Amino acid sequence: MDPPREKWKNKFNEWFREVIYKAEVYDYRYPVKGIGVWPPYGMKIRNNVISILKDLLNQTGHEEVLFPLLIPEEILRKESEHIEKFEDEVFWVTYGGRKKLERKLALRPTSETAIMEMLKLWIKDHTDLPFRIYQIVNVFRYETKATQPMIRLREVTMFKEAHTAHATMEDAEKQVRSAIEIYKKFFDELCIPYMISQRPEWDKFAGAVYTIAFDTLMPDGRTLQIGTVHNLGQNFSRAFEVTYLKPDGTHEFVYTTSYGISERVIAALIAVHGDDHGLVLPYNIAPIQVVIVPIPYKGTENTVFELCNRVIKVLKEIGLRVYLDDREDITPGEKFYYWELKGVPLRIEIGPRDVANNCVTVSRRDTLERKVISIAEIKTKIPELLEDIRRNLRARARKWLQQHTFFSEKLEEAANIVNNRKGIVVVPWCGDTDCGLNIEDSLEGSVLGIPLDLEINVKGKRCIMCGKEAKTVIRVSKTY
Ligand code: A5A
Ligand code: ZN
Repeated sequence: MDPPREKWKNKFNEWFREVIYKAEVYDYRYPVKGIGVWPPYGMKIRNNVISILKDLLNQTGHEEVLFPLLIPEEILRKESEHIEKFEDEVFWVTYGGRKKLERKLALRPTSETAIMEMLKLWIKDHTDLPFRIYQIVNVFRYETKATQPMIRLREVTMFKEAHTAHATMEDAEKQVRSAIEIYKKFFDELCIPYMISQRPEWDKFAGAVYTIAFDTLMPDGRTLQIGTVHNLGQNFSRAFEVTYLKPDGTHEFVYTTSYGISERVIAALIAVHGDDHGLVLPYNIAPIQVVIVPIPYKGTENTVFELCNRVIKVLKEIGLRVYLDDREDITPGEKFYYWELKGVPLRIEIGPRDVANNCVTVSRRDTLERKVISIAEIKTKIPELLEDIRRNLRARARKWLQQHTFFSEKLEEAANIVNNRKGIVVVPWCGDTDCGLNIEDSLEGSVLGIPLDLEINVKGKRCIMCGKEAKTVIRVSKTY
């Protein structure tokens, strides 16, 4: 069963802002544009997401580090393409107290430059490679496109950036593929469907040889970039003179990669799964996995609470995060709304009839279906239900993405899909940059790039723009 989606189809922004505020995930009332606050409930969600990400990185040879927030101007300027693009987005620290600084300091917009400066000191010979580190920090970007809570921030607070160095381009390529696998697992854990595309030349990361991006589809028909993997080749190592000693005694510049994720993934998680009642969280992300709402009538309080405690004990024993909502000043109905808003995957209601029948009433957040299960079954049925909700969320979201992906060889038809925000259109392309830019103009959307996760035979197909032989296909959509 699909949740009601009509409301947010046309009013997604309103829906999103209201939900993150009311569910206390993110408070965007802080008086600086593009900067918000994580209250306790949001922080718990965020920590669960971070812990999944960290586990995946730690298991694949990455080590956590912490680099400074400040980057001296001359270091940020060392790689010319990098600063060329970031120039307009950097926040500068120019004063120390009342004194103007002789050397301007940048608030990091990302850390390639700071890290390369240290890699030069750390990497000596081939045994130091491959080298893989990551950090989860805040970065600052003076974004000029419309800022959005969690989606386009000026202070990004959950910026996970991984940086690697390798002896050969081949190894760097291998790392790119490995990073893609890590991100696939990460998004699967979050039940977020994704498309993987190689960004066109004109939209790659500043200083990269090429960029692979993960995009998801938001309920309003626009796509959101939720992660990127960059092969930086020797662009940064040359600028920073990071070399290693080869076994044959000669020196060579290292090859580097970087890949990043931010709290945008939490925005995507909320947007993709949420409904008119609020958040819908997979259990591995939910701060509370099962909430218990007692429904005692006069005189039955003791037996009802006794059963509640028995159920809690069983669920805690199998490692679940359980919460008993025993507030007396609000009605059970109000509690239902409250926990639905917060996205708790399962609600267990316990009243006198449940006590009499030795069972409980369980309500699942994804479909809002209720069913009765016996006390004896709790231990096995609750984990099964939680897992089933996750499966359903993933399948439902994937289906939604598929249903909103189209193939078109006709300019007018493709433009209609993008313009009416029906989703993503895949079109044949000759590979020429001017043509690509014309496609963006005609479709009034952005080229996401060449799909890496779609097999489409372009034999005999013609470029949607110029009619020449198509070399490949590209995805186009409205974007955030
Ligand atoms: N150093 C590399 C990894 C880098 O900075 N890549 S990036 O610019 O593409 O950013 C990585 C990811 O961070 C993006 O894919 C996007 O999901 C997220 N991100 C970038 N700018 C953001 C912003 N202003 N607000 C929220 N998330 C942002
Ligand atoms: Zn063309």
